[in-house]
Order: sequence, then structure tokens, then C-alpha cells
Amino acid sequence: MANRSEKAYELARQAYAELGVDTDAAMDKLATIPVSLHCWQGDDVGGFENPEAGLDGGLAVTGNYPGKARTPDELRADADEALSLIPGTHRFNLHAIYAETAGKRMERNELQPEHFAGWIDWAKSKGMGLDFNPTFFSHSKANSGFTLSSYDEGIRGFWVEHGIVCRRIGAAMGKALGTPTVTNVWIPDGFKDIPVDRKGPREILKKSLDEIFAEPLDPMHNRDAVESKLFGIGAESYTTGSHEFYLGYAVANKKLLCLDAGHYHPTEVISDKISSVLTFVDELLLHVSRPVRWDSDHVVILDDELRAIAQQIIRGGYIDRVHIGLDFFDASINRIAAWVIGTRCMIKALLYALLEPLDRLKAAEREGDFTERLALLEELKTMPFSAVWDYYCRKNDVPVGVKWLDEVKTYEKHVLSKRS
Ligand code: RNT
Ligand code: ZN
Repeated sequence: MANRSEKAYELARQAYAELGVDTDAAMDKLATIPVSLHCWQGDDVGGFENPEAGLDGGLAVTGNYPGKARTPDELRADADEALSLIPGTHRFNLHAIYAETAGKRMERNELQPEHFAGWIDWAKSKGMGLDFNPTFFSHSKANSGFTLSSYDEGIRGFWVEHGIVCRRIGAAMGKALGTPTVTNVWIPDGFKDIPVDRKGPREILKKSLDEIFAEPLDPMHNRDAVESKLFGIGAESYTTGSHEFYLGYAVANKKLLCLDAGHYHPTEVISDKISSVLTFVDELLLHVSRPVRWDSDHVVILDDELRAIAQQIIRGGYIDRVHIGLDFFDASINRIAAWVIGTRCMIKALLYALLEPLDRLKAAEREGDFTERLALLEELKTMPFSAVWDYYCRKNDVPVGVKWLDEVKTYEKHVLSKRS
């Protein structure tokens, strides 16, 4: 087998070389691009704050596949399993509700870095960075549907404090791990039915964000991102934090903008937004997701838009300015497999993009030779990409092809099936 994949790679290397593409250089580059795995695929966005609390904020996880992680240790073990099947060194993205408070009820505005010590130690032992998110949902103080844009000062103040403590936690993570944590603010705020005043909540949100971001933090430890949305279940008519709102906020305040693939109109794609936004903001966070007819957060697959996202990052030379995060949650299939499929697809898309003869394509386009551009792009689709991908997996000591699934099935049999 080793020999077969070696031979296949050698042929692929030559085929790409004929197009002027260096497959070894592509793999070296690929190894430097981390993907931030979202913790919440492992337990259906549950967290450990309150096992009884249901998910709200317009988010919905469907399916009841057995074996979801019930404790931080289980979630870390499951993530370990997933990471062992994904080539490269990546990052892990936590939400505030994944704090470890030793059985004590801790209010969200009182959370401290120490409540994430278990996660930091784990990440350190794996040479991984962490990313972070304050959790502005699944909480009694979010029941009205408004948090940072609430007219109720008590509610608003509580959530501002939550934002403030979370930035400090992000900075502590980044400092401990030697790589900046991206701390991303997403709020569910919005109206189910047509509002009269679209301005009021937005002015309040701006004020709340200004208060949250008032404390200067070292960008080598923490970087702030803001994530917009079009609508949520129960907030179909108006979302305070819309795209224009946060784009403006990010530009005016030098924040990262987070583009979630599921947060736009059905035919609107984030791949086209990357170069526009990066003309005006320094860095982007992506929530790579797969909206199926709505913001359904299906597991990411190697579809046209995923390849387009990766192509825009690579073709634009934006690797250092784009933080790639995943955001999907499917409880109808094995959750570890969901992580592995989605992350491997993201990495495949990046490799696919790195294997383009970019200079030649750009030259054809600039010279107006759209015939060559189209011909080349189509021929690339049937190049021996899989031989390079398989070789990359083998080089990184992770299973080649669908063999990873055997490992997930074994883990399911020995670990997941024992969970009630
Ligand atoms: C919700 C946003 C947000 C969440 C996570 C759990 O629509 O996409 O990013 O999915 O924070
Ligand atoms: Zn998101």
C-alpha cells in the first residue's frame, strides 16, 4: 500500500509539475494553515453550565445519534480521537458555556481564565491554539430575545460584563499558548415580527460593543471578531447585528469581521466577500458552514463553495489574514465523524486551491485569454488530486482514504456506546 501511494504520488507530482505546480511546496504550505475545530459539534452546542438548559438563540440541532460527550473529559477525548484522524496541527474553538467550574454554579459575568485551565493545559499538551466565544444564548437573561441590544439596562449590563470577562479569558488563553486567541462575539438579538424601530437596538448594540472592547488587550494574546447574521428562528424579521452593521463596526474600530457561510441570502456566498472585506479590514474570521436551504449548519463537504472559499484565501495571498473556523452541528450522525469529515474537507479544499497554476491562470485572465482560463480550470478538476491528498495524509501519519472511519467505528464501539 505504502508503495502504491508512493507511486501514485510520484505520477501526480510529475503531472502537476508539467502545469508548473510544485506539489511538495503546496503540501509544505498546507501544513502551516490551521483550521479551528469548533467544540460544539461534539455535544450539540450543550456546554457544561447547566445540563438541563435547552439550546436557544434561534439555533437548532437536529438528530439524536447516541454517544454525545457529557463532560469536558469526554469532549476532550472525542476531540483527541477526531484530531488523530485529521492531518496537520490545528486549533480548538470554545464557547463560554464549556467552562469547568468544579460543580459550582458560576454566573457568566464572573467567569475567569482559571475556569478554562483544563482546556488550556490540554491544548498546550497538543501544541494547539485556542479560540473563544462569549455565549449570549441558552440563558434566562437571553429569554427576551435581546442581550447586548436590550432596552433593559440590567440585561444589557449583564451581557456587557460577560463580554468583558470573555475577552480577558481569550487573552489568557492566547498568552498561555503563545498564539493569539480570536474571541468572537455573536448575539442572537432580533425580532420575530416586523419592528417599528430598527435604529434603537443598533445604537444600543454599538454602545455595548464599545464598552466590551474598551479595555486594551495585547493583540498577540487576543483578537476580537464580530459575527453578523441575517435571521434566526424566532428572529425572522430583524437581526440587530446585521452584515452592514458589523462590517461598519469592524472597519471603524479595527476589529476582525466574522463571515459565517450560513448567514446570508440563499444565493449569496462568502467566497466573494473575502477580497472585498479584506480591502478594508486587517483580518477575517470565517465560520465555514453549509447552509442547506437555510442556516442549517450541515457538515461541511467538498462542494463548489468550499473550494471557492479556499481558492479566494489562497489566490488572494490571504493565509496570514484569514482565521479559518468551522461552524456546523449535526446530531444525526456520529459526531466525531462529523468533525473529521468537515475538517478533512476544509483541508482538502485548501490543498486543491494550493495546486492551481496560479501565475498562469492570472496571466491568462489579465491578457483577456478567457479561453485558456476556462480550459485550465476545467482540466484541473480531473488532475490526480487524490494522490497528493492521500500522500499528505500518510506523511502526517493519519489514515489514508476512508480507513479513518474504521477507527471512529472502533471508538464508537468501545467508548461512545457505553455512554447513556
Ligand atoms: C449562530 C452563529 C454562531 C454559533 C456558535 C455556536 O448562528 O453562527 O457562530 O453557531 O457560536
Ligand atoms: Zn457562526
